[in-house]
Amino acid sequence: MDKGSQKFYITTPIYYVNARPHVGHAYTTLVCDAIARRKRMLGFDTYFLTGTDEHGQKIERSAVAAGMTPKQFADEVSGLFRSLFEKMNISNDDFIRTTESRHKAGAQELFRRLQANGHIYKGKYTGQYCVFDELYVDAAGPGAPCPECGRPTETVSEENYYFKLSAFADQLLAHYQQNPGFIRPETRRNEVIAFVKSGLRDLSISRSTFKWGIPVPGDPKHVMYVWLDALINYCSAIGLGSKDEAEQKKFEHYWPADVHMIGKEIIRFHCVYWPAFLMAAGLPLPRSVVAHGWLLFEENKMSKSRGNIVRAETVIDVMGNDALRYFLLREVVFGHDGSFSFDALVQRYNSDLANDLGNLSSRTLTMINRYFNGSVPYPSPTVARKATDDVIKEHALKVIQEFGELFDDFQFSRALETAWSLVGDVNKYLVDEEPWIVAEKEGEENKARLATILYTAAEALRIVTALAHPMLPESTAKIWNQLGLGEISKFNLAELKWAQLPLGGKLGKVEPVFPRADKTSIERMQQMEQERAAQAASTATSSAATAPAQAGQPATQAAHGPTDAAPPAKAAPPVQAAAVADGKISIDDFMKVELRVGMVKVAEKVKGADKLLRLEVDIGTEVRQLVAGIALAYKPEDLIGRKVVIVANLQPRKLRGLESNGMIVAASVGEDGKPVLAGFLEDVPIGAKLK
Ligand code: ME8
Repeated sequence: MDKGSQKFYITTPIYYVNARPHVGHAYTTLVCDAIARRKRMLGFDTYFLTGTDEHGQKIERSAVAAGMTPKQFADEVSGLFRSLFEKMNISNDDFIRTTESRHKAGAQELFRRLQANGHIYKGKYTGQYCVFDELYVDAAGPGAPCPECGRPTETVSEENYYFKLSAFADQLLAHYQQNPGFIRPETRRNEVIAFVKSGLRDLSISRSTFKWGIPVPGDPKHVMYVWLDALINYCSAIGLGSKDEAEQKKFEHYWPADVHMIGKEIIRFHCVYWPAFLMAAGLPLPRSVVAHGWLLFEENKMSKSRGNIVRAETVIDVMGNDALRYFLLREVVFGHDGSFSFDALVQRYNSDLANDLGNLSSRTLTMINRYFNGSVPYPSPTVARKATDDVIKEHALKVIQEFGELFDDFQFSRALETAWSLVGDVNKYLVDEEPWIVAEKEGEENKARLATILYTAAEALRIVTALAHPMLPESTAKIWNQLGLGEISKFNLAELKWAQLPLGGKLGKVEPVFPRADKTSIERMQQMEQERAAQAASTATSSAATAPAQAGQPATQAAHGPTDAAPPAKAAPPVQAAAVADGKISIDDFMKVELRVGMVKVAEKVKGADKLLRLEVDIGTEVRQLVAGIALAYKPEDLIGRKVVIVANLQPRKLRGLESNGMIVAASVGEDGKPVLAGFLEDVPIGAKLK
């Protein structure tokens, strides 16, 4: 198959401009960057899109609070995202802003198609709205907290345009069924299926009480619902709604997207609303929506509103781009939540990059310089060969195969692990074969042996370098140059095999690629973050003082300017450090435990475990799988539909091979500790937070 003719279109979410970018945004973007770079190296005609989401009530209010017009505000923060991505050397082909005219054209075009196909009607919505999540919260009563984020919702009563979402449930379920790869990973797919099966309501897709949005075609009193507006970016960026023929062709060529990469909190928008809009508009659906987990910092989701963010710039300035990329791709098991910490970052960098790859590269290339005058040595096919040479070759061939399969299955951590197993083996091979001792011996045979050892090591180094390039673009480009091989991104990865290193080729200038990091690197990063947070806190205080009060908006939100309204990074100490001598914990520590109301959707016995039940519990934002030791006290069928309390932010753990994502709260009664589930006398909405 001619891969050159095959297109590949990948997108990140477009990021809200109410907050400065942090490592969480950098994560999604660099994962997509690595995928896009690999696809290009494999010869795919690749298009990689990122951008900013600039409309809606949340942005309008943040702008007012910062004393700016929404457009000025959006320009400033969108610019911060753009410059971060430049600094990160992100290889995006396009950056879309929803305030651009090309986006307005695409959004209005899609709205018109929905209307023309009879999927839109006008109706009155009276209910709760969460401005923070830009989400209609139908289930909640007046003043109720948002099930997604726990913030107070606002009552809105407006005449709106409605989208007939309810009519698409069967088509959506059929699509999930027929396209098992549409939602990845599998656990997320199950959540979406459960959500759709629980019933879909029609969706309000316009707002008339504020102006910061794209006017509804033919009825400019209304602006389009910000999520409808935002999702369309994936089409408008590549030409939907354009009058220009080349742009229209571009849309025909690249749509549908191959991968929409997102964080797990916006699955519903991408896997339910977006495909339904596309079906209704008569457009093909994206091939896959891939959801990753969250980056946690000090055990919580890194987010501006929690004030526990780390800026990517800090890490890049002190450790370099590739250190950040390697850490996030290697340390986070893709799809799961992962913890970010400066200590772990430095440790990983030193062990895998400075030690393993750095040593392999510098000792191999330095010896080729010293013993072969900087020319790649000729290994003899017959003289002085050993079985160990072939072991390295076979291992390298296996790594080429496995790395590709794992990477293309989004298992980045395992892909790197595989490649680094080769690095480890070659380092060991060098220690065992002792080329520095062989070099001191006289005779042709020893010379041939030395050539074979160094050629084998250099060839394995070349293979790891080529494979790792999409993940570590800067440092691998340097190693590639040192190997005398020119422009690495032009290398055809599809052709990668053993023995491609040109014999006699001249090495480039050999220099260390990964200088060791130490404690001072950690201290510098911590200090930079503290300074940033202190500055942000003072800006936030002053902007809160000058910002006009917003109806129904908590003061903390009014303070959100384009700077991070974040307390100093050190302000939230780890749980253990905060525990006081008499065993009491502070209210802050208690607030770290996220207790939520959930509804049991599925309950079944776990095979071979008398006490365990496997539950699927809807907690408003998602359906969680839990494994609970309550099988002796409750029959599965009695639990379905029951509201329970769960600890929602526990680290996942495995029980009998099943991942348990949270804990169900129960009293432990009597001598045998019989569990009695916590519940409520009044009705409570799913997802409500306990505090
Ligand atoms: O949701 N860990 O924008 P947003 C991992 N505008 N990823 C994180 C993260 C964290 N702690 N924090 C943020 C929006 N992200 C909408 C999207 S798309 C049509 C509209 C990443 O600024 C992750 O990809 O809140 C998440 O989904 C995205 O940023 C949310 O960015």
